[in-house]
Amino acid sequence: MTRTLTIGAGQLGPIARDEPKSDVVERLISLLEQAHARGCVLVAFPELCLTTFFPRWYTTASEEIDRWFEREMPSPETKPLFDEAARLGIGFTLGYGELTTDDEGVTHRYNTQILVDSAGVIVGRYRKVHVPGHAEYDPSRPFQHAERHYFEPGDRFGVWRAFGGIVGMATCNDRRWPETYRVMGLQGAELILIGYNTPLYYAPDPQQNPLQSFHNHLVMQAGAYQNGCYVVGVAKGGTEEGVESLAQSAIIAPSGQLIAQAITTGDELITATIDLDYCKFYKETLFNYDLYRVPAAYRLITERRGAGAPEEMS
Ligand code: ING
Repeated sequence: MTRTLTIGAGQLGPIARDEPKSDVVERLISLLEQAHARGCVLVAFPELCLTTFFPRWYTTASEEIDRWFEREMPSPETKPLFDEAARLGIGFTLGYGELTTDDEGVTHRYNTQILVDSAGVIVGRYRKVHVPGHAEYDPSRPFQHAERHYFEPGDRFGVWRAFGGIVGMATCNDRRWPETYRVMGLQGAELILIGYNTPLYYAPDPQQNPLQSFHNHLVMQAGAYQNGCYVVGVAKGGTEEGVESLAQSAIIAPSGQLIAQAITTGDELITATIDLDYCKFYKETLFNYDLYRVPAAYRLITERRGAGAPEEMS
């Protein structure tokens, strides 16, 4: 028995600061239509894919900030995307800034990604857990990466039964942390969809700049292999408002092999026909969690946030 499906990664090139969300939605719809022509049932779009990557600037002006966020989803600008996706029978993930008010009337802002099924219904929502960068203005940087100013962190990694399998989501910096994949793997994840915006210049340690592409594929290939699942990484790349950002979108098999990868830094659809049953070749052998894992030995992973003193070795 095989559970094959054709999936796509809809990579975006730069989005200008003043580019209307409706124009970006037209770009997303164009990628959806290409995906339909190639038989896709699911397309992953990047992190914060309705606007330019606004955390590169620091502002406290709430009306300036709110323009980057969506209070409802689908929003008026994104409804055409939902409608066209449903008409074509294609599901998708979409990264955007979520602005929401809780029961006490407190406003919260998250770096959010949703999973939409082939009927245009939102079946899953994920709020980025690992929020990188900084919370205060940092004058030492050539550009800001103030995600910790704009977003609160999410507190869980979910998976959803969709597209004939178990689908998980993560966002950008999450892909660098092994816990991300393992928590979803422990829920049976067979396909993990990850949008990202990654500047090539890393201010805290520019030595890493030439390694950005290597690190990007390294962590996603490792996450896929060590958890026997497919991983899709989809970029908003190219030079956006003067900041060079990594593209290199990729579709990765449970073996860790690259199945497809983008070759441009612009809007580009990459696709692959995958078999979700292939996951078992890793989940039921090398990475048979239930047989080989020793949770008691991993206690420190949940007890400690930062590194601490060595435990007394008995
Ligand atoms: N971006 C980055 C990421 O983890 C970053 C943070 C920037 C890492 C530059 C390395 C270099 O890919 C987001 N949006 O998490």
